[in-house]
Amino acid sequence: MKLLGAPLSPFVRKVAIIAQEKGIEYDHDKRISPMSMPDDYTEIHPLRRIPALLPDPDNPAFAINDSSAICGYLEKLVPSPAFYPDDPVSYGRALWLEELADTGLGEQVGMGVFRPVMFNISAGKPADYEKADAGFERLAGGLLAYLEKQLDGQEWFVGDAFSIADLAIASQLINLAHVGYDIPADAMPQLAAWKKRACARASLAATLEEDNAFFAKVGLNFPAKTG
Ligand SMILES: N[C@@H](CCC(=O)N[C@@H](CS)C(=O)NCC(=O)O)C(=O)O
Repeated sequence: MKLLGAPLSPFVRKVAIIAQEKGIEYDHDKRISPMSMPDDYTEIHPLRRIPALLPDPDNPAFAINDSSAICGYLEKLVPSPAFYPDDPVSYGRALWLEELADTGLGEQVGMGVFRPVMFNISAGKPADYEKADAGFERLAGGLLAYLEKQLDGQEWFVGDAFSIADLAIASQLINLAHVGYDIPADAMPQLAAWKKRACARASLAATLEEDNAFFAKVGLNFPAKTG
C-alpha cells in the first residue's frame, strides 16, 4: 500500500503513527502537500486533501481518503493493538474526540497557529507571531481547557489504553510544539503530562525525530513560547 502526503500534516502523521503501532509497512510518497499538489491529484482525492491511501498503488482511482477512513481501514486490516474501544460509551467518546481533533482543534491549530508561522516562512515571508499568539490564546481558553478537563485524572483520554482519541489529539498538538507553542504545565498539568506520555511512545517519537531532522535540514528552529 502507498500513503500520499507530506509528514508535517497532522492527518498524515495520524496515519503514520497508527501504522507504526500496528506494524503495518507501506510506501510513503511525501511530495504532496497543500503547497504542492499536482492537478491530477483530484482523480485520487476529489477534495484535494492529504492524506490519501492507495491499497493498490496500481489502481489510484480506488483510494481510501481521509485520515479517519484510513485509520478505520488499518484497524480492520490489523486489529491488534486495538485503537477503537469495545465498550459502546468509550467507543462513542473516542470517535467524538477524534472528530473534535480533526475538525475544531485541527482548524484552530492549523489556521490559527501553525500556518501563520510555518507557511509564512515556507513562502519566504516573516512568521506572523501576532496571529499565532492570538490563535494560541484562543486555544488555551477554549479547546485545550476542555481537553484538560476531559482527562479527569486518567492516563489516556478514553478507557485505559492509547486510542484513536489520543492519536488524533496528539497529532494536532505536535504541530503547536513544532512552532514553539507547548502546553503550559502550570495551567494544564494533566494535558501537559498526557502529551509527554504520548510523545514518549516509540511510534510518536519516531515521527517527531523525522520532523526534527527535516527542520534541522532546512535550518528551522522555533523558540519555545510557553510550556
Ligand atoms: N478530514 C481530513 C482533513 C485533511 C486535511 O485537511 N489535510 C490538509 C493538510 S494538513 C490539506 O490537505 N489541506 C489542503 C489545502 O489546504 O489545500 C482528514 O482527516 O484527512
